[in-house]
Amino acid sequence: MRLEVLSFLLLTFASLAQARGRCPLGFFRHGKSCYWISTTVASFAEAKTYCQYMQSHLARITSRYEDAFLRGQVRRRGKGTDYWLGATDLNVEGVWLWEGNKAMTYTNWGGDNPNNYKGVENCLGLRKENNYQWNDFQCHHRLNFICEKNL
Ligand SMILES: [Ca+2]
Ligand SMILES: [Ca+2]
Repeated sequence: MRLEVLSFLLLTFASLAQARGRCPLGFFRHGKSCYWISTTVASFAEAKTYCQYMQSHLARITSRYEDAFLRGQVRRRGKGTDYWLGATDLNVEGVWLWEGNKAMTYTNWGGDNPNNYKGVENCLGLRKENNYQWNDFQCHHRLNFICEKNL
C-alpha cells in the first residue's frame, strides 16, 4: 500500500476513534491521555514533528503516577533504549519547559542529571541506563520517542 494511502487511512481511523472519545489506532490509554511508543529512532526535532503529524505531542510527564505508568510501558512494550519526552532547556540553559512553554511541576531526573554534559545537552528523555529516569540528551541524538494525545 502506498504511504499516502496508508497515512490517509490511519488519520481517518484516528479521527473516528477521537470522535468517540477513544484512543486512535496504535495508541493506548491511561487516564485522560493516549500514548504511542515509537519503534524507530529520530532526532528530537524529527520526533516532535512525527507526533504532530499524528495530531499528538511528545509526552509530558506531570505526575509520579504518569511517570510510573510510562516507565512500566517502555519496559513492557518498548523496543528501544532511550525515549524522547517533550521538554527542552533550549531557551534558557537550565530552565526546563515542556513544549508550549508549560512549566515543569514534576521531575524525575536520574543520577546527576540534568548535567548539560559538554554544555550541549538540551533535550529531555527517559534513559534506560538510569532505570528510565530522566536525562538531558543532545537534541540531535537519535532516540525512540513517546507521543501523547489528550482525550
Ligand atoms: Ca542544557
Ligand atoms: Ca545528561
